[in-house]
Amino acid sequence: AAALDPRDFLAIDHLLSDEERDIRDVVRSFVRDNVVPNVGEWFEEGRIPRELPRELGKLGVLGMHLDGYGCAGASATAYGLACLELEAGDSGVRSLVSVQGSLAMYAIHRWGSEEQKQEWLPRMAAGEAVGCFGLTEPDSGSDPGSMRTYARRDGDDWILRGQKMWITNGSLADVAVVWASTDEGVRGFVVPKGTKGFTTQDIHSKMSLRASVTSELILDEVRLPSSAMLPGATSLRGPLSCLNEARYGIVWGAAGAARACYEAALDYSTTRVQFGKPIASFQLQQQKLANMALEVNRATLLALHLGRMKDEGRLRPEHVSMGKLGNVNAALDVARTARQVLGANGITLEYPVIRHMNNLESVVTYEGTADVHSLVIGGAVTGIQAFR
Ligand code: TGC
Ligand code: FAD
Repeated sequence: AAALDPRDFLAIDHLLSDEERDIRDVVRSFVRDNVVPNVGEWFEEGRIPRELPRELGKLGVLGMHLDGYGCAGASATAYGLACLELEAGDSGVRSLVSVQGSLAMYAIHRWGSEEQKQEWLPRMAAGEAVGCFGLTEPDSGSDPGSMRTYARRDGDDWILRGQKMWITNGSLADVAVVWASTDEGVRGFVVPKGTKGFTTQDIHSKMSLRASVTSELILDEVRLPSSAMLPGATSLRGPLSCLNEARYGIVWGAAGAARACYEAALDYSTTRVQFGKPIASFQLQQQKLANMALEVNRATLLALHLGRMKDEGRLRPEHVSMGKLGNVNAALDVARTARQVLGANGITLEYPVIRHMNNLESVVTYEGTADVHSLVIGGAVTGIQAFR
């Protein structure tokens, strides 16, 4: 029998097509060459390089699962594999790609007019225009239905007033997709940077997702033409449909962050010597490595299963909730365990582990907290809604 590969214990590689493996390998090389050597510094300095969106555009991962308008039209599984490799580098880099492709571009692609699609999607796919997605507000997080941002009609125009909080790519973005309540339900608006009355303010002092821009969006009587409204979206289903897409990417991404932590612990444990032996030779460390390997493989298999379901058109939002809840919790467990295996070195940015561990505290909160996804699953299995 072939030797067991400690980095692919269940030989999941064999479950992928040649094309899927090729896409995976291209993204993996990009992350190895461009992200891994630098991301500790970006994280420490609390920034993401300005040129990264264009590089990611060249790589072809921005909106890669969308059809037409300069997008690659790749399968859901291929997109998932890309998310896994990106997040094995850093959750902040995967976030940039999720927000661009699955939130901002998806919103325009699914709910936008032909003119909006032609104006924005090709440039966004190329990384020439960056997008953000404004749903959350200071007083409206898990319960987006309580949003206060309001858009009123004024002749043929719309006037937007309100505030969005915790918005990834906010100040970086050339275009914001902003959700607002209106007299005719929740609607989405395409707000270009520089529109009068629209400003951003970055959020500082984050201890998590530091290699990512997070901003507040301020909308002070922003006047927009009627062509700025996304014609297809008329309720919370508009933004929530975008969240399904981004959450799906996180299912895969979390498996990548977990893999990076497990591999760091595996490498460290075989070279770090205490009591005259590599620490990998102690039963307690082996138990940790075995559990981490189990969680990484289980998370990857779950992601792949959901990916195949999505490609077959069978994936439901409740399935995505199970994947997001399970895989992010698993990744957090793996990251915390790996951090201990690394001893004191585990608390520095010389190794990737504490960076992933801290990032995952954002990942477990955004795109629906673990509680929200538990309640979605709980509602599905009992038939009883427990949100309110
Ligand atoms: P509810 O009454 O259940 O539904 C309102 C309308 O929405 C529809 N709907 C969905 N549609 C598509 N996908 C889903 N997953 C959907 N869930 C519900 C529903 O059918 C209904 O449609 P209609 O047409 O009949 O009006 O809504 P609710 O107010 O009870 O809330 C349900 C809840 C709590 C599950 C939902 O609001 C929720 O998911 N809350 C969490 C909010 C959240 O995840 N925010 C994320 C913001 S974006 C972000 O975090 C980006 S992070 C950066 C990165 O990704 O890297
Ligand atoms: P709250 O909703 O106030 O929740 C606080 C606590 O109460 C949580 O533990 C929650 O699980 C719990 N809780 C709430 N309701 C219930 C309930 N019914 N039952 C039981 N427990 C409950 N948003 C965007 O729109 N766009 C972005 O690009 C974006 N990027 C982000 C980037 C980062 C780094 C972070 C941290 C957040 C980002 N968010 C973004 C916001 C994110 O989606 C919200 O933080 C998230 O939805 C939770 O909302 P909240 O922080 O207001 O917490």
